[in-house]
Parts: sequence; structure tokens; C-alpha cells
Amino acid sequence: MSEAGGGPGWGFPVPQRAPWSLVAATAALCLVSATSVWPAGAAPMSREERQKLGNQVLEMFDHAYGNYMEHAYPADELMPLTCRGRVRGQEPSRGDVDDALGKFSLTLIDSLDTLVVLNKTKEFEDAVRKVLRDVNLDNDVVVSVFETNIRVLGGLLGGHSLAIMLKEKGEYMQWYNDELLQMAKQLGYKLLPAFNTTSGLPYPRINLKFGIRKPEARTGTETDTCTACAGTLILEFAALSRFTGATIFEEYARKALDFLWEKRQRSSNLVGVTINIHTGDWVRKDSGVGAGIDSYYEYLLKAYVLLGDDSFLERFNTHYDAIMRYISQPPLLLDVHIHKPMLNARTWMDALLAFFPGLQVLKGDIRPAIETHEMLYQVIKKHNFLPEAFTIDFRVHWAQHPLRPEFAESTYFLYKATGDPYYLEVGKTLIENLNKYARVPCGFAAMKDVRTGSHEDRMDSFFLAEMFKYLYLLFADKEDIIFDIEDYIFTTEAHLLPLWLSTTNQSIPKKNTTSEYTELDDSNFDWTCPNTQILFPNDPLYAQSIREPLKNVVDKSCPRGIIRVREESFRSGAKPPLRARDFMATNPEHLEILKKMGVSLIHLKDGRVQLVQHAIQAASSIDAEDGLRFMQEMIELSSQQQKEQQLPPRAVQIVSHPFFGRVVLTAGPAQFGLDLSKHKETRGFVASSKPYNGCSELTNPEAVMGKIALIQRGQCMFAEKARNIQNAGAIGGIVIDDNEGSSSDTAPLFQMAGDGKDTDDIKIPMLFLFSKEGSIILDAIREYEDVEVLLSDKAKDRDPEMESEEQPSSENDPPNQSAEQIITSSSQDPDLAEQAAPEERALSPPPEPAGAPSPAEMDNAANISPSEQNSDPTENHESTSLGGECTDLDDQPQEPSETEEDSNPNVSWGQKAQPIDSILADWNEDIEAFEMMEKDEL
Ligand code: DMJ
Repeated sequence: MSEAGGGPGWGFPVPQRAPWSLVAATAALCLVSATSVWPAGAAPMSREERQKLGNQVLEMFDHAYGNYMEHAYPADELMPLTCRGRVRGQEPSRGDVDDALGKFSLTLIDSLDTLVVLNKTKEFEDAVRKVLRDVNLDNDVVVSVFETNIRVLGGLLGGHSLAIMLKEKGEYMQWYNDELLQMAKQLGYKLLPAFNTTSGLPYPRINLKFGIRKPEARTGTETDTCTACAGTLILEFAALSRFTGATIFEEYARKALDFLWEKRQRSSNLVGVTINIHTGDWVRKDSGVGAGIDSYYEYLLKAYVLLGDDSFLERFNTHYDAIMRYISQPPLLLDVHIHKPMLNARTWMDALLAFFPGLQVLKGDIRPAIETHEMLYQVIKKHNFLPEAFTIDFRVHWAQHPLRPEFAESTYFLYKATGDPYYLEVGKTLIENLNKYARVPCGFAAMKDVRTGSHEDRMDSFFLAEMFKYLYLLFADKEDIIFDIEDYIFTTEAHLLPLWLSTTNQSIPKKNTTSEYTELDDSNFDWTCPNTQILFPNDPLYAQSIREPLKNVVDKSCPRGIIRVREESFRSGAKPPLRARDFMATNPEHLEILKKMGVSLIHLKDGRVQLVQHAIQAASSIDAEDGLRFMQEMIELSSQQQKEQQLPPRAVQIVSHPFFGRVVLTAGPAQFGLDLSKHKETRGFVASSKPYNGCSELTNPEAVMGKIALIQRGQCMFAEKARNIQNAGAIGGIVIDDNEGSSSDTAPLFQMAGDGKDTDDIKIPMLFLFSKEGSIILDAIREYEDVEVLLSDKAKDRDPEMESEEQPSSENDPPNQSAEQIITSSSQDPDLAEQAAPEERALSPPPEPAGAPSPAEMDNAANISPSEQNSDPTENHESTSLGGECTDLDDQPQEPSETEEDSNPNVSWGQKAQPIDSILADWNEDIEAFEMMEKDEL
């Protein structure tokens, strides 16, 4: 996405139909900033403070990039907790997420153009030399086509774009002779075999050395890909074609887009999340703007901007109308079914959708962008970061946060659009939280759980490609950047492609399925070039006035008020359908509604209640459909409840020098001993117990007295270990897994079970660490002897006194040294060779949630335990108590529905009843889609 910095507002006329060669530049100008002139509600931020924050971003980048180069390069990524490189094959597999790693120094390539944006020209020159010298693109490794395209091809092209810009300026890169472009072309050709399908949609993976479908390639049998995976190629591929004159790349990317467009669901104009690459059938029929679809939409609009091809704008606008009609439920963006777009497919949102407000700015639709962004910001204020997924009442659904940049991206674009200093304050908060919670001695670590503040040994390359760019640009003035950023468009990975490509090598035949020879309707250009005079008519407080009604939307959430209910219910004054979360098995009115919906309630012998729906027994097709949705909600709620019933993970935070609380390890709780969620954290120095397995009376009580004892897993019950260290005077215990190489990154955490006897005698807190996390403490002891830790349910803010001893410094950062030494001192304690007793393992499997419906039951039944019969087990009264503060949300008028019904004959809302047999026919599809969603991982 392109923007401009510092123009006097958007005062030029809105072009109704610009000649296409001018469109790119014109569209780019649509984002002219109002920063220098725009007064707003939040207090303006002085140039001095903005500079200070910009410098802070530079220092943070140095910390991340410097540690990557020092400790990880030429590996693809830095592992910031163990301070070494992540080399695929040498670490336990993390599944699909590893498909981004191609042994091609991913982080270096992804960081190239960030170096130039951050004015580190000298470092850029060095980095380019390293890429040319060291990077091999011909590795026998299976990579994701999507990730390789956006991160590596995009990184090389962004690097090339800025290299030629610098060369032209005459000072740096004088030696450069398109070498990055040649590498990009080589990589482009390596990706092309993936497109060898009848549909033209690419296979999701390819072997860099052997291509696809040969035995040695080990890939090519996949049948499905995600929509974003197939639809996020056009910017890089078209740029490659236009830079090199080799048209094949742009042709292939266009063909894939044309196919996706043909396959859109014709009545809703939405696309599903995954598609069969051979048949074009939608495999997952849920549709949103986040994971799996996000950048498909982004690339349609940006392809119009970069290539000036109207058909892309028309497609984008068609999809955008559908998104705003069905998915956008301001401030929420909720997934729906492509065939039944009035039916929500989920009750949670994923973090990737945080890019959408930024895209809406490019589209020129500022109001919903402000609303969604504000909602997201409040979620962040609650959890410090945006969790990977959160529910519509803003509880954590998936607790990780891999330092994603999407929210920073939207913040930047909203600031450029509104000039409201509020967005600078938002950026400042992001910087503070990154430094406070994610910064570790050797870089920045992803959050494993935003609730506990624990870390994951992971720093993704997009953190350097995107986060620092957007944060730096947020605070920068035009003169802080050595080139004119308005001349470029941002790819989805924030790589920069020059807009002049729109007029270069345009020999690609424009296959245009919708409007090849016709002029686009003027409505396609509505808002494409927004003018501040129109957007914020005489009101500098416009953005604030949109945020104001939402200011407590997260804290005082009233989900019922913001979930869409059927339009006709509002119109007729009828009651909205029963929501799963409101259901009470003891309420006769609810039982009556269930009956109408064809749902019967069966009391199981074990006291649980099972719900079964037979659509055919419903009073009407509308009731059957309500029943279907009710059941889906109930299943989802039930799985959410099961998650919540598990004991949440705990945190072991190393607080002594040189960690100062910066390293937080994810720990498993115990079903006995002090409950850390109810008591103050336990702080103490650690000491290894002797014997190390803690299975008999300790022979070194003086060493563990008043300390937190380290004990190895195995040989006896956890409770026995706890008693032995407690008797020796320990104030807490950490059991370290004896299974070498295990890690909470790759294995599910579990609770340490008791020994089947009364464990009330155990008073001290006990936590469990997998081997990798445990070895971070063991290595620290070897290095520093005195290591102090905090055992808690949630990482605590760092000790300010400790913090003041050590200010972050990129040049002379002692923690880096320490972290490096941690790696090198990896010799094992001889005691670690002992094996765990099988009986102990039997006591500690990952808990199988009680009452979990079997897959068979999931088809058409949901179980709820007696205690859950008021279906919200967390007793989240926020979500059910519709007090006065919430009435504004409940009372919010809904958009008129006539147009929806009129334009969607297949949608059966309102009086248009859908025949029962069609509901039944759809039943299986819906259940299938729902099950797929349940399995979905970002
Ligand atoms: C980035 O790699 C890209 O922005 C992509 O489109 C999806 N998100 C990741 C970062 O979260």
C-alpha cells in the first residue's frame, strides 16, 4: 500500500475515470497524508517526541537484526530464547509454519528494504552483498509457494527496487548490476512448476531443487490450497515480469486470479477459505477477511493500483460490497458461510484480519476502518498484544502472538489518512509493549500465551520486514526517509515495488472476465480517491467521534448486542433467535424454542445433557435454520468451555542478571500444591536437588533450603518429588522433562497429576518445564550460578530497579553475550540420563476434556455437563448482563435488509422460506465446513 507523507490534505478532485496509465499514481495519491495540517482530539505529539520514538524503533530494529546477524545468520530465522539460528531439520518440526524456511537466509532477505526505509544504507549495501555471496535458492527443501513468494521473491524485488533507486542517486550501490533481480528471476522459475494444474491454481508447496510431483520432490500430492495462497502472487509476479520482460510470471498469476474470480460464490460474491486446486470446488466454505483469505482481497485492490487494470478494481469492489454486507458487523468482522452469508460461521476473530482497516483506508472507506481498529486496540490494551484469535466478547481464543505486524500496519495507514495524533499514541503503546513483554536479551520473542506473558523461541522474519517499517514510518517526517515512499506500493509483506512498473513492459494480454471492453461503472471509483474535505467535513474530531461510542466496547462487551441477528426480527419486533450462550436447560421458554427448532434434549445417565437436532422436526425452515446455527454455536461453545476448563499454563520468569525478567518460559501447572492463580507469585533462587530425580530424601537439603528446587522428571510420582523437596525446605519446585529436546513449542502442555492419594500436605508450588525450556535455566546456572526465578500464573512486569541497571543498547548489550554463552555451554548434567518411570507418565497425559463430544456426536449433537447448563461456563457476566451501558449497542439500528434479500435470491431470510429438503441437503456441507473450521490452525 502506498501513501504519501505531509501533503496538505486530499484537496485534488476525485477522478471518475482516470486513463489507466495514470491510475496507479492517482490511486497512490489517494493516501496523501493530512498529518501536517490536521488538528484532532488527542493532544498533538511534538516533532521531538516523534523523533524520539523513531529512534527507539531504530534501536529496536538494531537489537532484532543485530542478534539475527550475530547469532543466527545464515539460518533462516533467529531463535531468540536460545540465541541461535533455526535450521530446518535440526529443530523439531512445527508443521506448516516451517514451510516458510527454505535455507535461504529468510530473515536477511525479508529485511533488505527495511534497511533502506530505516535509513541504514550502508547496512543495506552489506546485506545485499551477503545475499549475493551466501544465499542458495537450489536447496532440497519443500517450501510454501505463498510464503516464498511474499517473503523471498518480494524481499528480493523490494531490495532490487531500492538498490536501483540508490544507484540512481549516485552515492550507494554503484556496483549493483541487477543481481538481486537475477536471483528473483531464478526463484520465479523455480516456483512456476507449482502452477502445473488444470485450474492454474498453484500447488501449495514446492521443492526448491526438484520442483513438484517427482518422487524426490516429496510434494505435489496436495489437493487443496488456501485462497490467499493462490491469490497473493500478482504483485510480485507482475513486478518480476515487468522488471525483466519475461511475461510468463504475470500471466500465471493472472490466470490463478481469474480462476478464483470465476469460482466465487455467485449469489454472495464471497470466496471460501480453501479450494481444491484441481476441481475448483470450495473445500472450506467459511469466509472472512482474516486467515486464509486476507491478502487475496488486498492484492486485487493493490493490483489495480500497481497495474492500472480496471478489472481488478471491479472484482475488488464486488467482493468489498459483499464483505461490507455480510462480514462487516462493525466493529467486528465475522466469518460467514459463502452459501448462507447471513449465518455467522464462527464466534471468534483471528489476528490476521487486523490488516483490514489499512486496506479500507486504501479503498477510502475510513469509518469502518476506524471502528474495527479501535476495537482491536482495546483488545490489545487488555492483553498487551493481539491474541491469534479472540471471541466476539473479546476473550482469548488462541493465546499466541507471533509478533504480527498487521495492527501496526493499519495504525500507520489510519494515521496517514486522518492525521489524528491518537494513532501516534497507539504506536507508542505498541513500542512500549514490545520492549516490555517481547524483548529478550537476544532479540524479540513471540508470545506463547498473551495471558501469562510467556515466550516462544521464535522471531519470524515478517517482524523485521513489516513491523519496523510501519512503526518507523508512523513517526517519520518526509525528510526522515531518503526516498519518496509515495512512489511505491507495499506488498502484503511490506516490500516496496515502484509504481512506475504500471507503464513498463505492459505486454501482458489482459484477460478480463468481467469488463474487458466495457467502461467501468463510475460507482467503482467511489471513495477510491477520498478527499479529507468529504471524509471529515469541517470536523477535525471526526475520527474521534467515530471512536467515542466504541470506547468501552471491549471492557463492557455485550455480545448479544453486536452479533447480527436476523433483520426481520428487528423489523417485526420479534425476539431474536435463541443464542447458545444464553440457553438454560431449566428455562421452559428455552425448551419450547428448542422444540420449535427441531432440537431435542436428552438427559444422559452421567448427568450430562445431549442436544440433538433433526431439522425435519422443526416447525419451519427458518426454525430449522435457527436450530442449525444454535447447534453450531453450542458445539463451538462447548469446545471453548473444554479449553477453558483446562488449567491454563503458568510462567517461569528468570528475574536475575542479565535476564531481568525478560525471559519467560511456559510451564505446566500441577494439580496439587500451591495454586499460583490464587496466590502471590513465588520468587527464589534455583538449586538442583540431589538426587536430581527427587525420588528420595534429598542429600543436599542445605542447597535447596529456601530455594526453588530443580528436579528431573521420571522414576517416581510428581507428588513424591514435591514432598521430598518440600521436606528439604524448598519453597517451590520445577520439574524438568527428561525427554531430551522436548519443548512447549512442539508438545502440548499438561498438568502434573497427583499420586491418587491426598495431596493436601503439599503446600509449595510446582511447575513443569519441557526439556528445552528447562535447559535455558540449567544453562543459566552454569553461566551465572545465582539464578533467580519467579513462578506465577502470568509474567510480572520487570523489576524497575533491575531494569534501570541495564538500558537497552544495540552496541554493547551484555545480555547478548550471556545468551551466546548459554548456547555454547550445552553439556548435559550426567544425572539427566535417568529415565522416567512409565507409571508416572501414565498419570500425566494431556487431559482429555470431560464430556468432549466424540467426532460422531459432533455431527449433530452437543453435550453439556450439568454445571454448564447455563451454557456459559466461565460465568462471564459481562457477556450476559445487558445492563444500561450496553443498551446503545443493543439498540443500534441495523442496516436495512431489503437489498440483501432482493439481491440474493438464494438467501432465505425474511419471508422467503427455504425448503426443508434444501436445508437438509446443506446440512452435511455445513457440518463438514464446521468441522474443518474446528480443526483450523492459523
Ligand atoms: C505476513 O507474512 C504477511 O503479511 C502475510 O500476508 C500474512 N501475515 C504475515 C504476518 O502476520
